[in-house]
Amino acid sequence: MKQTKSAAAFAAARKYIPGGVNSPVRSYRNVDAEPPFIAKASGSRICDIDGNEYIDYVLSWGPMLLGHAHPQVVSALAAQAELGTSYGAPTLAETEIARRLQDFFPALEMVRLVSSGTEATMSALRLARGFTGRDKIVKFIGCYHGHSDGLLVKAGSGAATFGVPDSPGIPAEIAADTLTVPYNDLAALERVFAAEGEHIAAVIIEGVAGNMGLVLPQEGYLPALHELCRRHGALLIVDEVMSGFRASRGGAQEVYGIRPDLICLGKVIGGGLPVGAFGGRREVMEHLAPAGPVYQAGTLSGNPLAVRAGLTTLELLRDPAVFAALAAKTERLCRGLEDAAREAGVPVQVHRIGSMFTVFFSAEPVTDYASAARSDLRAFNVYFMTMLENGIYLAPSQFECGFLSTAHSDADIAATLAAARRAFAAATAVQNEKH
Ligand code: HOZ
Repeated sequence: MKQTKSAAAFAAARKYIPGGVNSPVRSYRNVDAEPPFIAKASGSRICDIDGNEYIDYVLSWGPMLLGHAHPQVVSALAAQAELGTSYGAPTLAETEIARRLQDFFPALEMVRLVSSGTEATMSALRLARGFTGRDKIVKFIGCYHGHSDGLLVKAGSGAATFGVPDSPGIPAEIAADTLTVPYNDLAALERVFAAEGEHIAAVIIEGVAGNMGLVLPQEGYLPALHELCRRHGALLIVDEVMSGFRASRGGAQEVYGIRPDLICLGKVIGGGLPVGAFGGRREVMEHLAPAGPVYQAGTLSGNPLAVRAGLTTLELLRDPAVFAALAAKTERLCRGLEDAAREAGVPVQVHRIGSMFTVFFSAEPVTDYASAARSDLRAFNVYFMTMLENGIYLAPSQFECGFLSTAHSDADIAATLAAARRAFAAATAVQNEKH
């Protein structure tokens, strides 16, 4: 391993922090490498402590839709810090952000703020169980909804990346209440409802699956799934923590024409600070304490700094043209990646929606976790490392998405495609070695 400041920092971190990181996906363990330690970021660029600068397509795993350190977000944070950073008491800004969120997501008749996406999904499930009086939930293989016990079952993201989709430490009786079905397979869901329908409180699904790499729902799948839920008295919870503001201005629910019973949000709504939210139908939300009996709470929920960053971000995202421009930029990048892969002779499936994308190293269509998992991970690793060496910062896993921001320029895209031509050539070389 090269003696860099990052390598030394990682060695020091490992003495005090398990695996040296505070979230497993940051460790680079699965790509047989060590992570750059980050010193600063601005716009589309992120810089490590060795002075290397990268074009960033991780964007803190999605939140930084306006790019890093957006001047308006930074000054809003500075102004709020002067007024205090946490009160644990109601503020005007909380009602304001709840109202604003409804402009983007009309299904959010009421909303509760929390501090992470994990909290949002875990709380939405408790609410669904409290509302319906039922215990079982359905989730989809390869979808990831944070790391709460009942949801870390056949999970994507880091759980898939490191090969532990069912984590030790989760009581068997809790896991047993989570029924799992393949994504995009309506018949499998119909079978589960036929067998267990009267016990199912909710079906939870990512608006577009982003944690097995980006996999899109097939035409008509989400509306049909919602109809099945209705028929059996179960709630549909759409987790838009990742896809909210990313799949489109109004998330996947806008693209696919559904109005879920409950929605989970996070990432972009905090403008880079820790925020999550869940909300939806008024009659369901009014079951939440103190209006109703289902308990949920948080000392830092609705934190004024985080809400201020979120509100400023939402203000800058009001104009639908922002989303059209982002989607056009993502399309240009993805078409360039397809061309580069074709020229290099490496079979890939490039998926995109809005400002999200994934390059699957696979010759076959990717429609669910099983097909995503058949990707050539060795080719992915070579591609990933070559991109990094050429200044392009991607998620170090086949089972994650890339993201663009409003700060990414045409020059950034051109530089990315130049790097991709080298990276695909390196991936082809490794694929040819095999045969
Ligand atoms: N795919 C994950 C969240 N959607 C990455 C973030 C993490 O686990 O740290």
